[in-house]
Amino acid sequence: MKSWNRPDVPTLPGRGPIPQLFDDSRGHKVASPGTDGRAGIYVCGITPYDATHIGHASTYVAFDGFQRLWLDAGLDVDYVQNVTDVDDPLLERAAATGVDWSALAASQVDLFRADMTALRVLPPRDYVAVTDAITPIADAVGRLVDEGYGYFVETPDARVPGARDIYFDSTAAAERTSWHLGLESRLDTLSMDAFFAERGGDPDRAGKRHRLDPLLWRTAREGEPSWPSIVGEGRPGWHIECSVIALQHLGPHFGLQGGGSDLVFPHHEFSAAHATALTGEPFADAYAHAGMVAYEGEKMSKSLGNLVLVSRLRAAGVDPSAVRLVILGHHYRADWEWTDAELADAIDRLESWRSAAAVPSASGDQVEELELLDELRRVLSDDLDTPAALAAVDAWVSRASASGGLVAKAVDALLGVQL
Ligand code: 5CA
Ligand code: ZN
Repeated sequence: MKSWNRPDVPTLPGRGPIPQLFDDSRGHKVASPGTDGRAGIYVCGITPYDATHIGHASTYVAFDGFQRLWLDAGLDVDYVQNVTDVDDPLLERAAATGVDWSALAASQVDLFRADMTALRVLPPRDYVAVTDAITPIADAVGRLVDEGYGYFVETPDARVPGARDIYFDSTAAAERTSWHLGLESRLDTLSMDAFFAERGGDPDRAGKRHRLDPLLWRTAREGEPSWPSIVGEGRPGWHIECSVIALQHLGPHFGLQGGGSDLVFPHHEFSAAHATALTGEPFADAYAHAGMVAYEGEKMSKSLGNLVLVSRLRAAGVDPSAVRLVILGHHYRADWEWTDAELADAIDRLESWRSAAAVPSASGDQVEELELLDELRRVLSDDLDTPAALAAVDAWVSRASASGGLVAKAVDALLGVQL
């Protein structure tokens, strides 16, 4: 599927270090990408309705930040992202609003592309719709069944009498594969159950071997989209889509799996479980998650409807760089709340940075600019400390001698903010 336009990334003098990032599977910081030196990254994409809210934007800006550090360290980046363009919540929204589900998805993906372009987020090399990956996903489900990791569950409302849904046998995978991410290790059984139910799972479904076994393949129902496949007519479950798209486009093992912290469990845990059951290898080397953005006291979410949309801010004339600065003002792992006051501060900050960067460099000034570049590289490579990076630029701006072609380039290349 078409990705979006790539913003220019200026080349800076020297090289930045390989960044450290907090790996949620190990519970501490690691150098990423690890020893294989290949910067392969998969970030879970949108389910295309109510796009693009600031929570989405914040997550994509975070992983954009890591990619900018990898590029600055001289690495090539292989970036893959999916679009969950067929799934229950999208179908429910389409039905509720009387819109064709695929038209809804297409229009929302267009909006998302325009928002990402405006925010200067680097595009994925491969931007993959689930509806374009049905056959490899179904083939993978078939293999999981053949190898004893998938099983059938009676489905009375199947369109074809006797057809059945397919579930992942997480107990078999835990016993017979090396899968153990431990992403769930900080969760007790009760909260796992609650998260599973809240995030698309069905712990009470009759006929499952374990309450937390996730759906691999949903057999066709009346009135739902479905595709013919080796495992019958139907559509993919949620986690297997990301496992298969990542495996297809990045290979069995790659550097970083990313997304918002609402994907830690069950989504990333089971995407890794499915992939490991398929390949016999660990999936991503590290797993990183962005904090949740709230608005008016609650997590910004489509289901609650408390959304601040990037496109609405743009239509109101807000400079996307100011939106980016609001986001960068928070550490990517922190949960935070969007406020108009922070947007006003970011607009002022952008103005002050632009004025300072517009002053032509006098001789000798490069020393200070190079010092700032070093400082930016130092703080950003420590788990993407963007608040410290903004403070460093503020300090530079406040110095009377500020002047800065190089600073403008560094802020563009490392923070994605155009001055
Ligand atoms: N399609 C799936 C992933 S395969 C999905 O979660 N889609 S989504 O549209 O709900 O979210 C897209 C991305 O934005 C995910 O990485 C999700 O973790 C992140 N996200 C969603 N809401 C927020 C929020 N309030 N704050 C920060 N990130 C969020
Ligand atoms: Zn995903």
